[in-house]
Amino acid sequence: MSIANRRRGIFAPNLTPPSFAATRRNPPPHKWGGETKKARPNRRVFFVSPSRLLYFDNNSHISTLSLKTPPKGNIMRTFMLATAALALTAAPLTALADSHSGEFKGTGISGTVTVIDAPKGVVLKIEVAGLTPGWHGIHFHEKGDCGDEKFTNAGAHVHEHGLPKVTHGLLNAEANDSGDLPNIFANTDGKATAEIYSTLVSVKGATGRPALLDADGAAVVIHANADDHTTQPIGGAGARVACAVIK
Ligand SMILES: [Cu+2]
Repeated sequence: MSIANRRRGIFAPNLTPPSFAATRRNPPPHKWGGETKKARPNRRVFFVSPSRLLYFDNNSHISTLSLKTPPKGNIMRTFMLATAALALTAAPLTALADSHSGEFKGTGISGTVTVIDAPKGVVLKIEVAGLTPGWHGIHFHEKGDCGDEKFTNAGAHVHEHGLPKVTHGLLNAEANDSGDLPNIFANTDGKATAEIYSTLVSVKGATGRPALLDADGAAVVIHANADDHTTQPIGGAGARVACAVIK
């Protein structure tokens, strides 16, 4: 529209017919009252198919945009395949982690322990029933053998081979007992559920930490009393009441 016509109130648009050949990179020119404007490439989409997209551009032209690689099959099939791929990618991490479980043995005792390898240590998941209520010491013991009544076959605590002296107790400055762990607490019903993280051992020897699954394996032992994390050799934790071989 010319400026002169606009002043006279004359509205005489001269729209070009809708173009079906327009592309995103080459939008149609818009002619209006002798003036030519380049249509802006943005648009209002009003229909989408798997291979073609139709839209009104800013000047009310109908334009099309072809997708270079249209998905095969129908939209629902494509959507379901994409959803399935996403579900596979989002699988729980614990399903991929190196984990090892064992069943607790002991008089009136039941339950499991699971040891999961972590980049800088191990995570323990403990579910046990049949303990006396209160705090109990729990340690990694050096042999995977819970075959005798008092669980002495499980040996001493896991520690680095060749140590001249093993000092027990997480609260001791010179502590080097890799089997040390925080205590667990049994409720009045005798059940204890805990998750514990230790950076002192590994499952198979990663980064030089003592391996639980070495030639003679390892066991998780629960004691009758709490570990005070200070006194030798086991922090006053007393008798071994539960034992699980890590497999
Ligand atoms: Cu112990």
